[in-house]
Amino acid sequence: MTKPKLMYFDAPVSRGEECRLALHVAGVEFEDVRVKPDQWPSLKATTPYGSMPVLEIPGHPPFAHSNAILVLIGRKHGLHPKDDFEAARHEGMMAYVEELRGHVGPTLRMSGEEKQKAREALAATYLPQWAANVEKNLGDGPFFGGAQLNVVDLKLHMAVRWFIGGKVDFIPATIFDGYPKLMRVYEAVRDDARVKSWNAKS
Ligand SMILES: N[C@@H](CCC(=O)N[C@@H](CS)C(=O)NCC(=O)O)C(=O)O
Repeated sequence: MTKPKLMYFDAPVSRGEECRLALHVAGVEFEDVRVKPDQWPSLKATTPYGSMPVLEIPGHPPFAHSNAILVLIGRKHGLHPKDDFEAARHEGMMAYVEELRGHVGPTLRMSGEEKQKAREALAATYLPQWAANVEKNLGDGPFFGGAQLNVVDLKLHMAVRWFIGGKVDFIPATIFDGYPKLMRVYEAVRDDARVKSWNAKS
């Protein structure tokens, strides 16, 4: 094994895609292992925590959890603050994106009226509150930490992209329209040349 290997489902979404994006933005050549749904059941037990993404760096055992992966990539490649306190502030926001996923995730396994009710409740209460809290922590931008793109911005971008694509049933694609700083992070990442080049090839 000569280059890092990132393992995730074969879809440009969520925790795996933000790690692929981070590696690409960092300029790291990596083995992009795409796991098909029928391969996952037998692979699951071989991963550190029974979930993906998993990153393996030559000379080290594979490790998991999207935020740990992002922070390592960020530290090694100038995409995470060097200052300990600013780094902790970024990691707090990254944890807050995971909290969002923790709230919405269970609705992915629901159907019918149960799903509709749960999603409408998220759209009415949790999601606006989440976005308002993110907004409160954003400064002059365009990115979370100011002028420079960091891994936290990739994570925020992926979270916003999930909802504004209009494909999350019962959650309006306009859900984050009232949060201009959050939308500015989303757009600044979308417009980054490195992100554009990744999206163009995937
Ligand atoms: N805390 C973990 C959560 C990982 C996670 O739940 N990954 C999902 C995909 S986004 C997964 O592997 N699901 C399949 C399964 O749990 O069997 C992280 O941040 O990476």
